[in-house]
Amino acid sequence: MDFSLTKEQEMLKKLAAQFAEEELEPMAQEIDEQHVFPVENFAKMAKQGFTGVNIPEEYGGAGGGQLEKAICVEEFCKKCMSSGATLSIHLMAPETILKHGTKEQKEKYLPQLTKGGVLGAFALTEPSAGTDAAGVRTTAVYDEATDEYILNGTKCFITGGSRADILVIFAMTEPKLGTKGMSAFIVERAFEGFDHGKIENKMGLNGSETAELVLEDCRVPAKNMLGKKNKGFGMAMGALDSARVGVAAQAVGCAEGALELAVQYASERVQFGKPINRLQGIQWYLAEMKTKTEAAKALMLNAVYAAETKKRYSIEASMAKLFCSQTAREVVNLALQIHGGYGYMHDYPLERMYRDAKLTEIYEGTSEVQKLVISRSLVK
Ligand code: COS
Repeated sequence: MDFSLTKEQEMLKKLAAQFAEEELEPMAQEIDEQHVFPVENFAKMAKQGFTGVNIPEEYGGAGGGQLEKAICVEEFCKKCMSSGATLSIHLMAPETILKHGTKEQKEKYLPQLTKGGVLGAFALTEPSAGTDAAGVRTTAVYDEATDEYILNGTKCFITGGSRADILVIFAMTEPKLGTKGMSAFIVERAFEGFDHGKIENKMGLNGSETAELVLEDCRVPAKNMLGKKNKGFGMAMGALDSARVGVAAQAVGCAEGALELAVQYASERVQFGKPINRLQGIQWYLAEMKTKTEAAKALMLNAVYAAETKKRYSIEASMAKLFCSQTAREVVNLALQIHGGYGYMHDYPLERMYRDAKLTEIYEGTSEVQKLVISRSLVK
């Protein structure tokens, strides 16, 4: 497989790296401390075209694909995981609308989500439907009198849920049918009966708000059903495949960022009269970190390639998510170890990255879910 970048992709990588260094990195510590969503950063991302990086130009996007998305997410996460994750998860909304939306839905919603600076969100998870995604209890009942669906239920752990103006929400249209009774809807924040509940106080990724959504007789026009009625579960799983490639790119960026910091620190920190990078123990740590990061990147690019060439790429996406997230945790851990006591201090970025990296093993499907998806292809 040829993973070399085209001239345009190289330029995008440079642009994303520069943006991350100039705009995201200076605020990374502050947004982690204050637990605030980087509104200014998101507006700047939209201005530069990142928020529609993989959406066609006719809908206000930059016309790229999965690789362009991965390039931006990876570069952002080298400097600020919260911002990279915000972009990665925001893109789930326009991607799902692009894939399953009607012409009218695409024309109405995509330009807002791409160049319009409007944040998107994707809401599947519920208190009773985490790993068991089919356990969704939110209902959508058709009201013939108004040609609307009435949604009732609670969603939880929704990234950007407290700020997003356009959300893709999954609800049961035929609750008795399980995976064959779920449908998707495009919901606007302004719709009657929609609100967000509590904003979670998380261990890390604090610059990316995670909220509960409350739907109380939320009225959604029937024309806002996304895709076909009762086909929502497959749509959600397909969107999660793409999101898992996004998490793999987040994890690779985080590992690369941690490795850069460790290499730098080891060359500057003097102990026993010489920089610690002269010590074989440190050299072996660095070698291990580099090897694992490169292996993770290759698996992430393999998933990107599969996403661009295959109709179904669940196995590749799950393998990439599983391995890259594990690698991010291990590499950040070693980078922190190399920093010794300084690594544990809040003033150094490793402590934040350590907390941020952990989430990549949990969200968009835990490592155990990825193992389940992968092993199903082996054990019939
Ligand atoms: N793309 C398209 N369709 C898919 C699909 C995919 N990636 N994965 C499953 N489907 C379809 C299947 O083909 C099947 O369709 P048929 O019934 O027509 O054959 C249907 O969906 C049900 O699939 P499956 O039997 O695999 O469903 P399960 O309930 O067994 O799903 C797991 C199990 C655990 C894999 C699933 O629930 C899951 O991924 N859970 C984790 C959810 C998650 O990641 N949440 C994170 C946050 S989301 S905001």
